[in-house]
Amino acid sequence: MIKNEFFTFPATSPEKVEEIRLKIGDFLSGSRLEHTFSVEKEALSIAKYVFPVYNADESHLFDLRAAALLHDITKGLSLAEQLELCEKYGIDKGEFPSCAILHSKTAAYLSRELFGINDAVFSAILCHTTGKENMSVLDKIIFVSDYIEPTRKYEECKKARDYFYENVSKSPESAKEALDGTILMSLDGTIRSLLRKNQPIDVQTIITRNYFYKSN
Ligand code: DGI
Ligand code: FE
Ligand code: FE
Repeated sequence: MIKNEFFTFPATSPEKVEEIRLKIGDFLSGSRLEHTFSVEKEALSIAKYVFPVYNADESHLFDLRAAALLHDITKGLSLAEQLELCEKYGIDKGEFPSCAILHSKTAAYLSRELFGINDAVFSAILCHTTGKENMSVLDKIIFVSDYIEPTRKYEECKKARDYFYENVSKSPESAKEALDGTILMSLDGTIRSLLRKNQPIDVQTIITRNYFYKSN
């Protein structure tokens, strides 16, 4: 059993999650909304393996649900709107401002203002695109769910999904290694794809990639 270090805060209530579920359709639609519900389902599926190993109370499944439902809440906004929210919340817009990078940060702040999410949910939303060093279990589950949920059709996402479930089923102790290995695969896949498209890479993506490369 790994020490229960991330679950010392009060969990999101089931009522709050239902409130979020009712309102999220005002912000997202079509395939983006489908992706959101798929991330929620995937996060619960991952938690089935991971929560027992971390001795995590099941009430924290509602934190996962909240983070999954809200993680892309600002994904439909334009870059100008993202930048307005950065200004409003004092978010550093970074070296290469883009919706791809900024939506995770604006989503965390907007979700906190609209729904009063706890710090663990805030963190999982905030780092869901680039990851970070020392991610909590909740951060990791959301990060991995976002990449491997089955509406993503890329071959690299499918490979990461197979890798996670093959490894996590081996033994309960392998949950941490399976999560960390999948995060590394996901970051490698994202970096490769950004290079193919000649896109800038956020410095945090590189920092996180090297951190998981070393810890693997
Ligand atoms: O919002 P989603 O599409 O569900 O997933 P996400 O939040 O992981 O965002 C993925 C998008 O963000 C994808 O188009 C790749 C892009 N992205 C991820 N890391 C970086 C990045 N884009 C840039 N420019 N730099 C990065 O480091
Ligand atoms: Fe996202
Ligand atoms: Fe997403």
